[in-house]
Amino acid sequence: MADRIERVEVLVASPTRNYVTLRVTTADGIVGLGDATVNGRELAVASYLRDHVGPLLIGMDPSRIEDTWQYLYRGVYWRRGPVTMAAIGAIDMALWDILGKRAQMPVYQLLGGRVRDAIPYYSHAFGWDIPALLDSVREHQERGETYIRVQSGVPGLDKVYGVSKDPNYEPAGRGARPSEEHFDPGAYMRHLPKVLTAVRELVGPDVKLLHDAHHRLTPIQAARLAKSVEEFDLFWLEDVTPAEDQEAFRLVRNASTTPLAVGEVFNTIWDCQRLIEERLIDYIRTAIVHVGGISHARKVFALAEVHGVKAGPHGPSDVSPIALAASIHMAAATHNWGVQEYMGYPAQVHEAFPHAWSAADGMLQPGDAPGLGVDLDESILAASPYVPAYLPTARTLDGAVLDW
Ligand code: EZ4
Ligand code: CO
Repeated sequence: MADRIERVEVLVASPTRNYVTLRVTTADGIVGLGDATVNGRELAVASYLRDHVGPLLIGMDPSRIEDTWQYLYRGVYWRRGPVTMAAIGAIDMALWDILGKRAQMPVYQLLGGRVRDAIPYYSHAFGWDIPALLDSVREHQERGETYIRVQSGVPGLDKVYGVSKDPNYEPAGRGARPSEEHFDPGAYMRHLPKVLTAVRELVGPDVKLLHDAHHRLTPIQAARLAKSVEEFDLFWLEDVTPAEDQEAFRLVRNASTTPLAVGEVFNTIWDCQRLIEERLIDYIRTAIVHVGGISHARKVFALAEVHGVKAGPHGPSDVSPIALAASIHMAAATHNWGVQEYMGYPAQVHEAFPHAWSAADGMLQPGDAPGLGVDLDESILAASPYVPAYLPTARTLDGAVLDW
């Protein structure tokens, strides 16, 4: 007889930062885990799962992964959006985890097996000024990393995306309200080529450099920036303008050959359909958790494959080690993979979510544990209750809200 879902639990905890974790237990005693974290909107996803979706899953056959996805997406009428899609994503991940544990196989095997020996990752170098950034880049090189994201302070601005006073950069700040920061796109655009000149001079031609503009520019500013940094041969320029306006990317595309990456805030294939089909980007950044799990991410990456676009999923500290595992398993089995973002985690996060995946010498490995290969240390989670925390908001110098 087919197994049945018997228990669905949602654990919200803050081992250094907030995570929402879904635990699905079957009648046969198999436990599947999923990540449902949406940075700054954690409790909304927790309620979506606890109050609305969890009870529907009881009694279902956990091996009907695609049918469950369709039931939760089409069946409920209300669709898309980060809260809905992270909730579906967590369930989808947990069901793949259960399938792997039942089959005694790692998820990457269920997805078709390895297409590469190791998965390159990029991590974040940053500094308030150019010398500090160069020191940070050297540290990443000493760890054997060959893909490095570089972010720097901008003269005249006291807060800038991607740069922190703390060695562990964490964009969400604890507190009841988001902090505010001011940004000057002109100063940033004038400064970035100087930063990249110094970094390229330090690392030489082989190191892959990435940079995240974090949605701060208008389409024409984005086009100008992409053109002005062309000579530095970036591996990718990320989120150069907000991509709800997919057509805006044509302007950027026509202006330069700088490779473009976008999509960490997207939730479905329909958010990036034009970008991919019309080849307006080079890398699609949808995180497995925020795009409805492994089942839907596969479709995004398959559409990308036929249009010469590669996957380069989001992997900040707010994507938990469970969703990162899902990304690593997909990377092992997906041909059109560019690079995985891996920001790393504080020690407490590794301890709260013991995992079979590993990171060393700039490469990730999924490990050979069945399923996704991630566990929970409930005592650590229980000792770290939820704390309100929000991403900052940004304004231009005249005080108008700017995309953060
Ligand atoms: O702002 O993870 O590429 N990485 C990023 C991140 C995101 C946060 C949002 O939750 O852009 O720093
Ligand atoms: Co980003």
